[in-house]
Amino acid sequence: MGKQESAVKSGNLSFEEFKRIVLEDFRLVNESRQASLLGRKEVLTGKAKFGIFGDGKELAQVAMSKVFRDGDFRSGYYRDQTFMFSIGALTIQQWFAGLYGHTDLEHEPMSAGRQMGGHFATHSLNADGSFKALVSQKNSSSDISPTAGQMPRLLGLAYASHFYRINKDLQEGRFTDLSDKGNEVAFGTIGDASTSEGLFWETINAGGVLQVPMLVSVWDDGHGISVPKKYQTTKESISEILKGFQRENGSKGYEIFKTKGWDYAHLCETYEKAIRVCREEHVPVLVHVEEVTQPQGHSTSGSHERYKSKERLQWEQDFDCVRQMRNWIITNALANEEELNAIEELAKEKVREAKTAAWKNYLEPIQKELAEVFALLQLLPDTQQVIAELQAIKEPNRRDIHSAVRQVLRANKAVLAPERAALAAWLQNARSENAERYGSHLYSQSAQNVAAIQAAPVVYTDDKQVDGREILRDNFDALLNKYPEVLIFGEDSGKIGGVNQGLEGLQAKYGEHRVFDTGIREATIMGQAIGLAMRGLRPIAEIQYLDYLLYALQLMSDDLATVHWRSKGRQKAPVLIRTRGHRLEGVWHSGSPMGMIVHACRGINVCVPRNMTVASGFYNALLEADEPALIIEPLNAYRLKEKQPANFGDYKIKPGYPEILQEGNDITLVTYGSTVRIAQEAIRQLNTAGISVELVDVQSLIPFDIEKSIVQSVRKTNRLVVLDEDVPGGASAYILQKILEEQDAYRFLDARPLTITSREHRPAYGSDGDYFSKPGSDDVFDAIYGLMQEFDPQRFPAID
Ligand SMILES: Cc1ncc(C[n+]2csc(CCOP(=O)(O)OP(=O)(O)O)c2C)c(N)n1
Repeated sequence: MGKQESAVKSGNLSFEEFKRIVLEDFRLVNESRQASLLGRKEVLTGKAKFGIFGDGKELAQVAMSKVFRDGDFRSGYYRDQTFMFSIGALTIQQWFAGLYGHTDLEHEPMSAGRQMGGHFATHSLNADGSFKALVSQKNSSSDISPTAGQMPRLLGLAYASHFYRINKDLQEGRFTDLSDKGNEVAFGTIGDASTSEGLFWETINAGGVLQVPMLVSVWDDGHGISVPKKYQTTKESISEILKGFQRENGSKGYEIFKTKGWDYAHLCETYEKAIRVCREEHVPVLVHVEEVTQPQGHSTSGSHERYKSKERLQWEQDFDCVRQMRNWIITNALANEEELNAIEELAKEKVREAKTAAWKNYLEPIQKELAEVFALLQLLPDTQQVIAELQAIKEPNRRDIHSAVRQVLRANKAVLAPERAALAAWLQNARSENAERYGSHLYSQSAQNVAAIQAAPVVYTDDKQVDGREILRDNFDALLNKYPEVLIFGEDSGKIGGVNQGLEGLQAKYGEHRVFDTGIREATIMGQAIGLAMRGLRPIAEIQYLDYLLYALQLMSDDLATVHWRSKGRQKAPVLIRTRGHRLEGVWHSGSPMGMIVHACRGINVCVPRNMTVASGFYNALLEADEPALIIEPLNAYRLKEKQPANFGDYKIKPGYPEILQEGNDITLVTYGSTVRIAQEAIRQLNTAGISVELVDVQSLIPFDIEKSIVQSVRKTNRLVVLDEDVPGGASAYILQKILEEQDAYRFLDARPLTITSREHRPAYGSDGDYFSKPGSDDVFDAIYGLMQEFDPQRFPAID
């Protein structure tokens, strides 16, 4: 039986229907190819800045799209334009709009011009931030550029299906819009060279352990930019070396398929087989698509003639998938040359038209602004040259227009005419439009954003004191009870209830699917959480110690912190990350790299509670919001006594509001987390030395003091000290920038602002190691006393 017949049989299609589908696919791959060819020209002629295209990968993607259903998710990379066209999530005109960087979401739905072209996404959210019915649409999580960075999120997207399938509470009501009992598959795509990344291997291993419906396709074109497989992959074959993951005799594992990027019929058959086991049995699948080409080389940044041999280049031409499909159609008598020529011509024409329309739409608003500016400039003296220069630019950017306007405003700074004021007003308005155009949606703008949380006080009915970890435990208990979509996981979080017992007994109470252990794999714990949250669940992902957050920090920074912004508010991942830190023992259990975190994670709320009541108040508040957050529980507070609240799960502390823990007149001491207790100890001694300190606990670093309250304290004390366990210039510099610059506190200072921090080296082991590495109460005392001594040496004589 020939391939054509077998394909007809397997799909139970009539010959005519089969032919129609094949020719439709041929049309699509031709259109996609033409887009790549024309796209490259658009870059080379300067209309677009950078291009990275899907040529050579068209056939495999068409085949994959055939088994992709409503509700399914993609987590892929920049080669997948054909797939996106095929599932109807992107038009060619929109694709060109992405290439140009059109900032209108209507025209460029992938990222509103925030990402370079070739980074794909669908809209999971309505404009108000609420979820769309994900089960009724084909979904793509928003791409990122770091190679293999899409993999950890893929695990979470697939794990969500598992969670929806086993959790009966989530198979009714509002959840039915998010999943159909977990029947959705998460499709991953990755280039062969990117499988060299650790994130790939961590994800593959976790997917096998968890047995989730994850279908990973590797587009194997033999190179990662210029570097061939022999430097990338052991045995030069990803499917070969993954053989140990193959499931056999009922053991858990993967189904692994191999196919070729130019073989249309075999590709289609392979994906049909692959999807069956993946969707029905929830078995992860890897499809290794070999013999893929890259006709135009890696990107517009260089040419592949530099690193591919003549033979390879010739082979790539011969085995070009579009050409091979053409031959196959002719060989199987599905169409003749003429019919195919006509399809090819039509594809060229359609793509040209799409390109022209996209460019026109891209230019239109800019030209409108240009016309406004010309009109305003002409009213001012001596603007002929600026006008001429602007006119000489063939297709000016907004940057050119703004630069010209600013130049004229500078030159006319002394002119008081209304014409100048009109130009200045134009600039001001355009600036705020551009701030929105490029900067909106870093945080949620919905009715559920963090700023909209209503705080609710802790209620105490008696004076009972309990360990901090019991407060967390009882609070998590209340949250698991309140929200069926909450799940908590991490290393040792399940059976033993966490290394500090904050989840004690909760797995037994709520089941292994709600509170569970993971492997030691921080990056994919993060990815698992991101994917789950993108599918409407509320993961609390536990990173065992703050020091190990670094393994996950890349994903927090590149994926989690940017997803809402990079989709202009059309995707979200309100993950809560639970960790503990600042101070325990030795280098890797005592770090407090807060500067690194706040700088890498703008887009994520960073809460630094001083005790477990405040920590719980943050969890309670943040679960009502739709933003991601990191909550760092202070390591040395699990066994300290706190008053037992009576309203677990309900009291809410709103991030962004510092608390004055002690009033004072001489110094404003700003700190957070574990150092609060150190500050309190020092303050007791400072009081006996006659120094009155106002202690401010910032409570959260992001957001930071929303109402700019700290300056009021500095206005009173005229002195500012920041105490922080990070390195010098770490989070303390961040805090100073906020208070001195954003709150203008410099105006009220009578002394230089002071930071008390750790040493530059990492915290050494033992009590003495800690004493000589980190700021303690003696250091705080001395630093503050020193400041007062400078001011009044008579009253505060030198101590040593
Ligand atoms: C973490 C990271 N390192 C390097 C790069 C630069 N880079 C972009 S694409 C690429 C090659 C990827 O090759 P492959 O995975 O085979 O995909 P292909 O482009 O061939 O489809 C490299 C090195 C990057 N984007 N991210």
